[in-house]
Amino acid sequence: MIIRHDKTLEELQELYASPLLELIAKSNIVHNRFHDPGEIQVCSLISIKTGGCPEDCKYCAQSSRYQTSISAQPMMQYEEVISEAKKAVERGATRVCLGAAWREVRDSKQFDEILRMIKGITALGIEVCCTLGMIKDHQAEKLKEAGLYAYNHNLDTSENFYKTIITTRTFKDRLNTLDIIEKANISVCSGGILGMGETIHDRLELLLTLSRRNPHPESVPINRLTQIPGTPLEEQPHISGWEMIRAIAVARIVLPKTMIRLSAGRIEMTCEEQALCFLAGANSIFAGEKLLTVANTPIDRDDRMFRILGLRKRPAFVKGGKYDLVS
Ligand code: SAM
Ligand code: DTB
Ligand code: SF4
Repeated sequence: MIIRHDKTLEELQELYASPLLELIAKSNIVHNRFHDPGEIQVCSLISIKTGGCPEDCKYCAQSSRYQTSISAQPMMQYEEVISEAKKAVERGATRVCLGAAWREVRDSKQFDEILRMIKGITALGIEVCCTLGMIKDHQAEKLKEAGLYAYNHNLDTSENFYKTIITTRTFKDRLNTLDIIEKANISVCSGGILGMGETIHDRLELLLTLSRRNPHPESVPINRLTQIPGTPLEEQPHISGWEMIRAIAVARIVLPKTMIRLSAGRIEMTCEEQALCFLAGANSIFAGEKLLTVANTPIDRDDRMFRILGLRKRPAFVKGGKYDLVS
């Protein structure tokens, strides 16, 4: 099975349109070939700088442009962040992602403090990821030196639909930041949100863009929109679990080695729906009481799901799935 970077929209459309069980069967073959189907990586989010963001992302609780329940908070203290990370490790997380409601990183005491947090959490023996907005080359190098494993920067949707969701930066800015991360040899985490009013075509365009990157992103989070009161997307109707499953299956087929993360919106999914997502190729979740600002699936419910499905938690630093021989 060869890893391709030249898929076409037509190929993705054909996959997406196939009968659901055929699609899952196909993606499950790819999944079993490249990953251990019984293993799920547990990640945990820590919102180290919450709220007050100058950007206008229409889905986000943390944009200062909208009246949401989230107000600007000071940055979390080092000790508190380390203690949260330790708690996550105890619960089986092997990746911790530090999030900041910033448009971009600035060279500052706060950035230096984040570098220290990265060193402190890496010393716990787990993967550290950051999501801090746009960065420059020298900042990416500093993050790498501090031991950063991955950087999350989502493309969110298709280039065309992006303009209707965010006006304060462009899709090209996003791609540019992904190039900067890659150049610094930091693993790329980039995915999107489903259910913002985009068409299937937009979803497939997003997956196509990700699949045409060479190398493929190491990690692709698939979020279902959490409707945040006060944001322009507060009334956006929920998309069904079936749509999540289909998108995950297509993502698995076009991104065979990538970690596909079933991210925001899991709290509203049944154990059965999540099981189909795992069968279709998702192999990671965010666990813990909260995502960045919204409630996440309760920990005891996740423990029960792991027991029912017989899932194991994936160790840290397993690269490229079980067959790393294919380019
Ligand atoms: N400020 C940084 C940035 O925009 O890259 C990092 C934090 S931002 C909150 C991280 C990602 O969370 C976004 O790119 C988006 O994909 C996801 N996200 C934010 N709000 C969401 C929501 N209401 N529902 C689903 N996903 C959401
Ligand atoms: C990602 O794609 N999803 C996570 C993580 N990367 C940073 C964040 C989800 C945020 C959900 C909304 C909130 O908590 O405010
Ligand atoms: Fe700011 Fe990130 Fe939220 Fe956009 S998604 S408003 S950049 S925190």
